Amino acid sequence: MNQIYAKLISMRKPILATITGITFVLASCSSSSTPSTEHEQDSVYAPVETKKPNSDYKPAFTGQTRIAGVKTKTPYEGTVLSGALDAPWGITALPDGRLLITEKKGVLRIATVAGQLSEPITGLPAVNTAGQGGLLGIRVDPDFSSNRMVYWVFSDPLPEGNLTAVGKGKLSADEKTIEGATVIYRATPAYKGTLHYGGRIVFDKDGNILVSTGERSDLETRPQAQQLNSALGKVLRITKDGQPAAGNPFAGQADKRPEIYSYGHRNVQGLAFNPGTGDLWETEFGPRGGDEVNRIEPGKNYGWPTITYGIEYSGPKVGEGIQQKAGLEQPVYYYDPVVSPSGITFYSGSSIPEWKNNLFISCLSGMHIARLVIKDNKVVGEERLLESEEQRFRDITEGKDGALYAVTDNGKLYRIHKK
Ligand SMILES: [Ca+2]
Repeated sequence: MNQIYAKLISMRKPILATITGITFVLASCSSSSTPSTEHEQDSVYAPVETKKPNSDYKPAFTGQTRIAGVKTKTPYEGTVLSGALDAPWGITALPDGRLLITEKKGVLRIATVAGQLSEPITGLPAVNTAGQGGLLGIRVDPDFSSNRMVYWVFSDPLPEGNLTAVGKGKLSADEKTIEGATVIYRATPAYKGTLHYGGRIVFDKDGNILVSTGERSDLETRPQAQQLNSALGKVLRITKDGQPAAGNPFAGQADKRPEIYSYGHRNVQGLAFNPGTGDLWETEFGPRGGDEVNRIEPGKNYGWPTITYGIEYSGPKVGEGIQQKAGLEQPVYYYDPVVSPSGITFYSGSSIPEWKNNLFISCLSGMHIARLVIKDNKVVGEERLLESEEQRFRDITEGKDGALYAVTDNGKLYRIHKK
């Protein structure tokens, strides 16, 4: 099997063009006609990426980039439910199946699965909307059905600068306002810049909050991704009250933030738990040619800006121009050229069986939704969904109905479902 992948990967572009569309059935395939959820029974195609990479950097292991392509066999389609959103940024499902959606400008709305949008929900604190800032990631309390609590990430405008912050409040019974909105956490230090806020939020099985930040983009703040006395360039783990969660890796250590869960990140805009393994995964924007998919383990250093597969957008190498170093984690997968991974979700439904526990990435510059098939914590297949829609996909989430829901920068809400 690996030989087939390696052969496909090593083929150069003109040859790839001639084999695109030809099905390579793996030797391990069973002859059974029963539909299977196992990736081994997927057909294998040429890698979906055919553009020239930005550098000649070599991956640390086979399959770390440009893995073999796969294609969903179950008929599916993406249906536009609404085109009336204004720069939506975050989407999550309510227990009843409706969707809670943030808009970058600071507006929160509920959408029905038919695409009907509510009026803006009032009561949220002001956000700084300049640059990449605004009202960002959104999740509801695991106990929302009984406590109606909502949690959101936003760029907080403070006198000393902007920062990534987490707010919470109660959705009123009439769904028109957030009651008692408070800011429970601020990822200090503030900085007078408007880029790389991170901004995703998920709950873990213990009811704690994982929140992602960025290193604020500038050379001046970039080193803080490696500094454990700063909340920039991190995945953080906090309680519903914004306190460091119990059991965090740097608790009790001098000059280290007890809320830090992992570090060495550039700009993390994808966070999700793998329902098959319970592991936390993230995606982050890298420099030119260095977008990453990582499996997050507590206390580990994910390398930015010491190691990266990308180069500066202005052209030169980043730092010493190294991609691997002892003690620094390798990405599970990377993208060169970049796809701009802005949101992720795993699929746990059953209506499209071959999607079970696959990772779906909403891509901005890539203008598609990437489907990654994962086995033993490695990416073993990749597919691009909804490429023909030519949308900048900003976020994606799993609905309560076995469908995926995604939002795009120009205001569309998609339902991606079995035909
Ligand atoms: Ca990294």
